[in-house]
Amino acid sequence: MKVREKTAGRGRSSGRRTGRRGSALAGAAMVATLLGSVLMPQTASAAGDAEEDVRGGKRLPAVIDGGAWDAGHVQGMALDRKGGHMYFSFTNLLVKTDLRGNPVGSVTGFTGHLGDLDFNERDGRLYGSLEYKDAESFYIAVFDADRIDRMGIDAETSDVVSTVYLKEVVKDYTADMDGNGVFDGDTADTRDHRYGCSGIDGVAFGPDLGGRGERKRGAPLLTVAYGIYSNNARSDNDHQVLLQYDVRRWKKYERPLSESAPHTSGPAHTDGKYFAYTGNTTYGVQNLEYDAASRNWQLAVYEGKKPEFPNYSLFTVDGTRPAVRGPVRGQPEPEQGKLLTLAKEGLHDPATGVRGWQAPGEYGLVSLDDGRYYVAESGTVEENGVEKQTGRAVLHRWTGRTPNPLAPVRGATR
Ligand SMILES: [Ca+2]
Ligand SMILES: [Ca+2]
Ligand SMILES: [Ca+2]
Repeated sequence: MKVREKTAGRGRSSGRRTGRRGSALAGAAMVATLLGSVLMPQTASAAGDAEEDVRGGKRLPAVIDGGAWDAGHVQGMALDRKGGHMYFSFTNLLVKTDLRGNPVGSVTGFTGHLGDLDFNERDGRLYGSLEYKDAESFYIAVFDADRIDRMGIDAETSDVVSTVYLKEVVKDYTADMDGNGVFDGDTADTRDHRYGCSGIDGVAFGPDLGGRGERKRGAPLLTVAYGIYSNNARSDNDHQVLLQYDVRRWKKYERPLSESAPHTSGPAHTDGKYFAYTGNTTYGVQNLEYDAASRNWQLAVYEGKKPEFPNYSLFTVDGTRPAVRGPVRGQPEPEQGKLLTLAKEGLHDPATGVRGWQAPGEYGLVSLDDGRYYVAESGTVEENGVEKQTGRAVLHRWTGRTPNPLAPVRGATR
Protein backbone atom coordinates (compact mmCIF):
# COMPACT_ATOMS: atom_id res chain seq x y z
CA MET A 1 0.00 0.00 0.00
CA LYS A 2 1.41 3.31 -1.05
CA VAL A 3 0.24 6.62 0.23
CA ARG A 4 0.63 10.02 -1.30
CA GLU A 5 -0.67 13.30 -0.11
CA LYS A 6 -1.09 16.46 -2.10
CA THR A 7 -2.04 19.45 -0.09
CA ALA A 8 0.59 19.73 2.59
CA GLY A 9 2.48 22.94 2.22
CA ARG A 10 2.17 25.75 -0.25
CA GLY A 11 4.47 27.59 -2.54
CA ARG A 12 4.81 24.75 -4.98
CA SER A 13 4.32 25.36 -8.65
CA SER A 14 0.85 25.50 -10.03
CA GLY A 15 -1.34 22.45 -10.26
CA ARG A 16 -3.18 20.99 -13.13
CA ARG A 17 -6.83 20.20 -13.24
CA THR A 18 -6.31 16.65 -12.17
CA GLY A 19 -4.46 17.86 -9.12
CA ARG A 20 -1.91 15.08 -9.51
CA ARG A 21 1.11 16.72 -8.11
CA GLY A 22 1.74 14.87 -4.93
CA SER A 23 5.11 14.12 -3.52
CA ALA A 24 5.90 10.87 -1.84
CA LEU A 25 5.47 10.97 1.89
CA ALA A 26 8.29 9.90 4.06
CA GLY A 27 7.81 8.89 7.66
CA ALA A 28 6.18 5.80 9.04
CA ALA A 29 4.06 7.74 11.48
CA MET A 30 2.30 9.68 8.75
CA VAL A 31 1.68 6.54 6.74
CA ALA A 32 0.28 4.80 9.78
CA THR A 33 -2.06 7.71 10.43
CA LEU A 34 -3.32 7.67 6.87
CA LEU A 35 -3.68 3.92 6.85
CA GLY A 36 -5.79 4.15 9.93
CA SER A 37 -8.04 6.81 8.50
CA VAL A 38 -8.49 5.03 5.21
CA LEU A 39 -8.98 1.48 6.40
CA MET A 40 -11.08 2.27 9.42
CA PRO A 41 -13.39 5.12 8.48
CA GLN A 42 -15.79 4.01 11.22
CA THR A 43 -13.35 5.17 13.86
CA ALA A 44 -12.20 8.25 12.03
CA SER A 45 -10.87 11.24 13.85
CA ALA A 46 -13.66 12.83 15.85
CA ALA A 47 -14.12 12.23 19.55
CA GLY A 48 -10.60 12.49 20.94
CA ASP A 49 -9.58 15.53 18.95
CA ALA A 50 -12.92 17.25 18.52
CA GLU A 51 -12.80 20.96 19.01
CA GLU A 52 -15.40 22.53 21.23
CA ASP A 53 -18.04 24.48 19.37
CA VAL A 54 -18.06 27.66 21.39
CA ARG A 55 -21.42 28.70 20.03
CA GLY A 56 -23.18 25.92 21.84
CA GLY A 57 -24.00 23.97 18.70
CA LYS A 58 -22.84 20.53 17.78
CA ARG A 59 -19.21 19.80 18.48
CA LEU A 60 -17.44 19.83 15.18
CA PRO A 61 -14.58 17.41 14.75
CA ALA A 62 -11.12 18.60 13.82
CA VAL A 63 -11.11 16.14 10.94
CA ILE A 64 -13.92 14.61 8.89
CA ASP A 65 -12.62 11.80 6.71
CA GLY A 66 -14.41 11.56 3.37
CA GLY A 67 -12.92 8.12 2.69
CA ALA A 68 -11.02 6.56 -0.22
CA TRP A 69 -12.79 6.04 -3.53
CA ASP A 70 -12.12 4.74 -7.02
CA ALA A 71 -13.13 8.09 -8.51
CA GLY A 72 -11.71 11.46 -9.51
CA HIS A 73 -9.97 13.72 -7.00
CA VAL A 74 -11.89 15.67 -4.38
CA GLN A 75 -13.33 18.85 -5.91
CA GLY A 76 -15.35 20.45 -3.16
CA MET A 77 -17.20 20.05 0.12
CA ALA A 78 -20.41 21.29 1.69
CA LEU A 79 -21.59 21.09 5.29
CA ASP A 80 -25.16 20.60 6.49
CA ARG A 81 -24.51 21.65 10.03
CA LYS A 82 -28.04 21.13 11.35
CA GLY A 83 -28.41 17.75 9.75
CA GLY A 84 -24.90 16.76 10.77
CA HIS A 85 -23.64 15.78 7.33
CA MET A 86 -20.66 16.58 5.14
CA TYR A 87 -20.74 16.21 1.37
CA PHE A 88 -17.66 15.52 -0.73
CA SER A 89 -17.52 15.82 -4.51
CA PHE A 90 -15.05 13.39 -6.10
CA THR A 91 -15.45 14.60 -9.74
CA ASN A 92 -17.74 11.73 -10.79
CA LEU A 93 -18.99 10.67 -7.37
CA LEU A 94 -20.82 12.45 -4.56
CA VAL A 95 -20.24 11.10 -1.05
CA LYS A 96 -22.33 12.00 2.02
CA THR A 97 -20.88 11.28 5.45
CA ASP A 98 -21.89 11.96 9.01
CA LEU A 99 -19.64 14.22 11.06
CA ARG A 100 -17.55 11.24 12.19
CA GLY A 101 -16.72 10.43 8.58
CA ASN A 102 -19.02 7.40 8.28
CA PRO A 103 -20.34 7.22 4.71
CA VAL A 104 -24.14 7.30 4.74
CA GLY A 105 -24.89 7.75 1.05
CA SER A 106 -23.46 8.34 -2.40
CA VAL A 107 -24.55 9.31 -5.90
CA THR A 108 -22.61 7.66 -8.72
CA GLY A 109 -22.48 7.48 -12.48
CA PHE A 110 -21.66 11.04 -13.46
CA THR A 111 -19.90 11.11 -16.81
CA GLY A 112 -19.46 14.89 -16.58
CA HIS A 113 -17.34 16.84 -14.12
CA LEU A 114 -18.92 17.45 -10.73
CA GLY A 115 -17.05 20.33 -9.13
CA ASP A 116 -17.57 22.51 -6.08
CA LEU A 117 -20.66 22.27 -3.85
CA ASP A 118 -22.73 24.29 -1.43
CA PHE A 119 -25.62 23.40 0.85
CA ASN A 120 -28.68 25.68 0.86
CA GLU A 121 -30.13 25.76 4.34
CA ARG A 122 -33.27 27.46 3.00
CA ASP A 123 -34.44 24.50 0.95
CA GLY A 124 -32.35 21.67 2.39
CA ARG A 125 -30.82 20.94 -0.99
CA LEU A 126 -27.26 20.55 -2.18
CA TYR A 127 -26.01 22.46 -5.24
CA GLY A 128 -22.99 21.56 -7.35
CA SER A 129 -21.43 22.59 -10.65
CA LEU A 130 -21.61 19.99 -13.40
CA GLU A 131 -19.78 20.27 -16.72
CA TYR A 132 -20.15 18.45 -20.02
CA LYS A 133 -17.62 20.28 -22.14
CA ASP A 134 -17.88 18.03 -25.17
CA ALA A 135 -21.65 18.59 -25.23
CA GLU A 136 -21.03 22.30 -24.56
CA SER A 137 -23.43 21.99 -21.64
CA PHE A 138 -23.01 23.45 -18.17
CA TYR A 139 -25.43 22.77 -15.33
CA ILE A 140 -26.07 23.26 -11.70
CA ALA A 141 -26.88 19.86 -10.22
CA VAL A 142 -29.46 20.06 -7.43
CA PHE A 143 -29.57 17.16 -4.98
CA ASP A 144 -32.40 16.31 -2.60
CA ALA A 145 -29.97 15.94 0.26
CA ASP A 146 -32.32 14.03 2.61
CA ARG A 147 -32.88 11.36 0.01
CA ILE A 148 -29.20 10.52 -0.32
CA ASP A 149 -29.69 7.76 2.24
CA ARG A 150 -27.84 4.80 0.71
CA MET A 151 -24.67 4.05 -1.20
CA GLY A 152 -24.54 3.87 -4.99
CA ILE A 153 -27.61 5.88 -6.01
CA ASP A 154 -27.51 6.28 -9.79
CA ALA A 155 -27.43 9.91 -10.89
CA GLU A 156 -29.58 9.30 -13.98
CA THR A 157 -32.07 6.58 -13.08
CA SER A 158 -32.98 7.93 -9.65
CA ASP A 159 -34.68 11.30 -9.24
CA VAL A 160 -32.42 12.44 -6.40
CA VAL A 161 -30.60 14.83 -8.72
CA SER A 162 -32.00 17.35 -11.18
CA THR A 163 -30.17 19.87 -13.32
CA VAL A 164 -30.53 23.47 -14.47
CA TYR A 165 -28.78 24.66 -17.63
CA LEU A 166 -26.70 27.85 -17.47
CA LYS A 167 -27.10 29.63 -20.81
CA GLU A 168 -24.80 32.50 -19.86
CA VAL A 169 -21.88 30.11 -19.33
CA VAL A 170 -22.52 28.27 -22.58
CA LYS A 171 -22.60 31.59 -24.46
CA ASP A 172 -19.21 32.67 -23.08
CA TYR A 173 -17.64 29.21 -23.32
CA THR A 174 -18.58 28.81 -26.99
CA ALA A 175 -17.72 32.37 -28.06
CA ASP A 176 -15.78 32.49 -31.33
CA MET A 177 -13.54 35.28 -30.10
CA ASP A 178 -11.18 35.38 -33.08
CA GLY A 179 -14.16 35.49 -35.44
CA ASN A 180 -12.86 32.81 -37.80
CA GLY A 181 -16.19 31.00 -37.82
CA VAL A 182 -14.76 28.03 -35.94
CA PHE A 183 -15.21 27.30 -32.25
CA ASP A 184 -12.09 25.54 -31.12
CA GLY A 185 -13.73 23.51 -28.32
CA ASP A 186 -12.17 22.30 -25.08
CA THR A 187 -8.64 23.66 -25.39
CA ALA A 188 -6.70 26.40 -23.63
CA ASP A 189 -4.58 27.01 -26.72
CA THR A 190 -6.97 29.32 -28.54
CA ARG A 191 -8.29 32.86 -28.54
CA ASP A 192 -11.86 31.52 -28.36
CA HIS A 193 -13.90 31.35 -25.12
CA ARG A 194 -14.95 34.82 -23.85
CA TYR A 195 -12.88 35.78 -20.75
CA GLY A 196 -11.07 32.44 -21.32
CA CYS A 197 -14.15 30.62 -19.92
CA SER A 198 -13.55 26.88 -19.57
CA GLY A 199 -16.88 26.23 -17.83
CA ILE A 200 -17.79 26.47 -14.14
CA ASP A 201 -16.47 25.17 -10.85
CA GLY A 202 -16.77 27.22 -7.61
CA VAL A 203 -20.29 27.60 -6.15
CA ALA A 204 -21.49 29.26 -2.96
CA PHE A 205 -24.60 30.90 -1.55
CA GLY A 206 -24.20 34.47 -0.37
CA PRO A 207 -25.55 38.01 -0.52
CA ASP A 208 -26.09 40.12 -3.62
CA LEU A 209 -22.63 41.17 -4.84
CA GLY A 210 -24.18 44.43 -5.98
CA GLY A 211 -24.99 45.25 -2.34
CA ARG A 212 -22.97 45.72 0.80
CA GLY A 213 -23.13 42.16 2.04
CA GLU A 214 -25.81 42.90 4.60
CA ARG A 215 -28.41 40.29 5.38
CA LYS A 216 -31.41 41.29 3.34
CA ARG A 217 -34.87 39.89 3.40
CA GLY A 218 -34.11 38.22 0.12
CA ALA A 219 -32.68 34.72 0.01
CA PRO A 220 -28.95 34.26 -0.48
CA LEU A 221 -28.05 33.99 -4.15
CA LEU A 222 -26.38 31.00 -5.73
CA THR A 223 -23.04 32.29 -6.94
CA VAL A 224 -21.27 30.37 -9.69
CA ALA A 225 -17.66 31.01 -10.70
CA TYR A 226 -16.23 30.38 -14.15
CA GLY A 227 -13.41 28.04 -14.86
CA ILE A 228 -10.80 30.03 -16.81
CA TYR A 229 -8.21 28.40 -19.04
CA SER A 230 -4.57 29.14 -18.34
CA ASN A 231 -3.25 31.07 -21.35
CA ASN A 232 -0.40 33.58 -21.17
CA ALA A 233 -0.84 34.82 -24.73
CA ARG A 234 -4.06 36.76 -24.25
CA SER A 235 -5.02 39.62 -21.95
CA ASP A 236 -8.81 39.14 -21.77
CA ASN A 237 -8.59 36.27 -19.27
CA ASP A 238 -7.31 38.10 -16.17
CA HIS A 239 -10.63 38.22 -14.30
CA GLN A 240 -12.56 35.74 -12.23
CA VAL A 241 -16.17 35.80 -13.41
CA LEU A 242 -19.00 35.25 -10.93
CA LEU A 243 -22.67 34.79 -11.84
CA GLN A 244 -25.49 35.13 -9.31
CA TYR A 245 -28.90 33.43 -9.45
CA ASP A 246 -31.99 33.51 -7.26
CA VAL A 247 -32.76 29.79 -7.13
CA ARG A 248 -36.23 30.31 -5.65
CA ARG A 249 -37.41 30.62 -9.24
CA TRP A 250 -35.64 27.50 -10.45
CA LYS A 251 -38.19 24.71 -9.93
CA LYS A 252 -39.64 25.22 -13.39
CA TYR A 253 -36.25 24.74 -15.01
CA GLU A 254 -35.18 21.57 -13.21
CA ARG A 255 -34.91 18.48 -15.38
CA PRO A 256 -33.64 14.98 -14.67
CA LEU A 257 -30.02 14.36 -15.52
CA SER A 258 -29.81 12.81 -18.98
CA GLU A 259 -26.24 12.51 -20.14
CA SER A 260 -27.17 11.08 -23.55
CA ALA A 261 -29.65 13.87 -24.33
CA PRO A 262 -28.50 17.01 -22.55
CA HIS A 263 -31.31 19.53 -22.04
CA THR A 264 -31.15 23.31 -22.26
CA SER A 265 -33.71 24.23 -19.60
CA GLY A 266 -32.50 27.12 -17.48
CA PRO A 267 -32.80 30.83 -16.80
CA ALA A 268 -32.31 33.12 -19.81
CA HIS A 269 -30.52 35.69 -17.68
CA THR A 270 -28.40 35.87 -14.58
CA ASP A 271 -29.32 37.97 -11.56
CA GLY A 272 -25.87 39.56 -11.75
CA LYS A 273 -22.52 39.06 -13.48
CA TYR A 274 -19.36 40.23 -11.72
CA PHE A 275 -15.64 40.44 -12.39
CA ALA A 276 -12.69 40.22 -10.00
CA TYR A 277 -9.28 41.24 -11.34
CA THR A 278 -6.79 38.65 -10.09
CA GLY A 279 -4.69 37.84 -13.11
CA ASN A 280 -5.17 34.66 -15.12
CA THR A 281 -5.41 31.40 -13.16
CA THR A 282 -5.38 27.74 -14.09
CA TYR A 283 -9.04 26.74 -14.42
CA GLY A 284 -10.43 29.69 -12.49
CA VAL A 285 -12.14 29.52 -9.12
CA GLN A 286 -11.92 25.92 -7.91
CA ASN A 287 -13.70 26.62 -4.66
CA LEU A 288 -15.90 29.56 -3.80
CA GLU A 289 -17.10 30.28 -0.27
CA TYR A 290 -18.90 33.12 1.49
CA ASP A 291 -17.91 33.88 5.08
CA ALA A 292 -20.74 35.59 6.97
CA ALA A 293 -18.44 36.56 9.84
CA SER A 294 -16.17 38.79 7.74
CA ARG A 295 -18.66 39.26 4.88
CA ASN A 296 -15.82 38.23 2.59
CA TRP A 297 -15.91 35.85 -0.34
CA GLN A 298 -13.03 33.39 -0.65
CA LEU A 299 -11.86 32.32 -4.12
CA ALA A 300 -9.45 29.38 -4.07
CA VAL A 301 -7.62 28.70 -7.34
CA TYR A 302 -4.83 26.74 -8.96
CA GLU A 303 -2.17 29.38 -9.47
CA GLY A 304 -1.84 31.17 -12.78
CA LYS A 305 1.33 31.22 -14.87
CA LYS A 306 1.58 34.79 -16.17
CA PRO A 307 4.96 36.20 -15.06
CA GLU A 308 3.52 39.71 -14.73
CA PHE A 309 1.08 38.63 -11.97
CA PRO A 310 1.78 37.43 -8.41
CA ASN A 311 -0.20 34.22 -9.03
CA TYR A 312 -1.69 33.84 -5.57
CA SER A 313 -3.71 30.73 -4.78
CA LEU A 314 -6.44 32.38 -2.69
CA PHE A 315 -8.19 35.68 -3.30
CA THR A 316 -10.55 37.46 -0.91
CA VAL A 317 -13.32 39.64 -2.30
CA ASP A 318 -14.56 42.35 0.07
CA GLY A 319 -18.29 41.67 0.27
CA THR A 320 -18.99 44.96 2.05
CA ARG A 321 -17.99 46.90 -1.06
CA PRO A 322 -20.77 46.81 -3.67
CA ALA A 323 -19.61 46.07 -7.19
CA VAL A 324 -18.93 49.21 -9.18
CA ARG A 325 -19.42 49.70 -12.89
CA GLY A 326 -16.17 50.09 -14.76
CA PRO A 327 -14.02 48.83 -17.61
CA VAL A 328 -13.38 45.08 -17.78
CA ARG A 329 -9.69 45.25 -18.58
CA GLY A 330 -8.02 43.49 -21.47
CA GLN A 331 -11.06 42.84 -23.65
CA PRO A 332 -10.75 42.99 -27.47
CA GLU A 333 -13.49 45.65 -27.53
CA PRO A 334 -13.90 48.18 -24.70
CA GLU A 335 -16.37 46.69 -22.25
CA GLN A 336 -18.10 47.84 -19.06
CA GLY A 337 -18.93 45.42 -16.27
CA LYS A 338 -19.63 45.18 -12.54
CA LEU A 339 -16.27 45.07 -10.81
CA LEU A 340 -15.61 43.49 -7.41
CA THR A 341 -13.01 44.73 -4.93
CA LEU A 342 -10.31 42.50 -3.46
CA ALA A 343 -10.09 42.88 0.33
CA LYS A 344 -7.27 45.06 1.66
CA GLU A 345 -5.66 42.09 3.37
CA GLY A 346 -2.95 39.59 2.68
CA LEU A 347 -0.10 39.83 0.23
CA HIS A 348 -0.03 42.80 -2.12
CA ASP A 349 1.53 43.06 -5.56
CA PRO A 350 2.17 46.76 -6.21
CA ALA A 351 2.69 46.33 -9.95
CA THR A 352 -0.80 44.94 -10.60
CA GLY A 353 -2.60 46.01 -7.43
CA VAL A 354 -3.66 42.39 -6.90
CA ARG A 355 -4.02 41.14 -3.32
CA GLY A 356 -4.24 37.56 -2.13
CA TRP A 357 -2.68 34.69 -0.24
CA GLN A 358 -0.61 31.57 -0.67
CA ALA A 359 -3.15 29.29 0.94
CA PRO A 360 -4.96 26.01 0.41
CA GLY A 361 -8.66 25.59 -0.36
CA GLU A 362 -8.52 24.55 -4.00
CA TYR A 363 -9.90 21.08 -3.18
CA GLY A 364 -12.60 22.25 -0.78
CA LEU A 365 -13.30 25.19 1.52
CA VAL A 366 -16.20 25.55 3.95
CA SER A 367 -16.63 28.55 6.22
CA LEU A 368 -18.23 27.98 9.62
CA ASP A 369 -18.99 31.73 9.76
CA ASP A 370 -17.06 32.13 13.02
CA GLY A 371 -13.47 32.45 11.81
CA ARG A 372 -13.08 28.74 11.23
CA TYR A 373 -12.98 26.86 7.95
CA TYR A 374 -12.88 23.25 6.87
CA VAL A 375 -10.14 22.91 4.28
CA ALA A 376 -10.05 19.83 2.05
CA GLU A 377 -6.95 17.69 1.86
CA SER A 378 -6.68 15.64 -1.30
CA GLY A 379 -4.58 12.51 -1.52
CA THR A 380 -4.28 9.08 -3.02
CA VAL A 381 -3.95 5.64 -1.53
CA GLU A 382 -3.28 2.33 -3.23
CA GLU A 383 -5.44 -0.58 -2.19
CA ASN A 384 -5.06 -4.00 -3.85
CA GLY A 385 -3.39 -2.43 -6.85
CA VAL A 386 -6.10 0.20 -7.28
CA GLU A 387 -5.24 3.83 -6.74
CA LYS A 388 -8.01 5.51 -4.81
CA GLN A 389 -8.64 9.18 -4.15
CA THR A 390 -8.99 10.44 -0.61
CA GLY A 391 -10.52 13.61 0.74
CA ARG A 392 -10.46 14.91 4.32
CA ALA A 393 -12.05 18.02 5.79
CA VAL A 394 -9.53 19.54 8.19
CA LEU A 395 -10.57 22.32 10.57
CA HIS A 396 -8.55 25.54 10.28
CA ARG A 397 -8.69 28.93 11.91
CA TRP A 398 -8.41 32.15 9.89
CA THR A 399 -5.46 34.06 11.35
CA GLY A 400 -5.13 36.73 8.67
CA ARG A 401 -1.37 36.16 8.65
CA THR A 402 0.60 36.16 5.43
CA PRO A 403 1.33 34.29 3.36
CA ASN A 404 -1.09 31.59 4.59
CA PRO A 405 -3.96 32.86 6.78
CA LEU A 406 -5.36 29.39 7.46
CA ALA A 407 -3.84 27.49 10.39
CA PRO A 408 -4.95 23.98 11.39
CA VAL A 409 -6.70 23.87 14.78
CA ARG A 410 -5.38 21.82 17.66
CA GLY A 411 -6.04 18.17 16.96
CA ALA A 412 -6.13 18.62 13.20
CA THR A 413 -2.45 18.08 12.60
CA ARG A 414 -1.14 14.61 12.24
CA1 LIG B 1 -12.53 30.70 -33.41
CA1 LIG C 1 -12.31 21.82 -9.09
CA1 LIG D 1 -18.29 25.99 -2.34
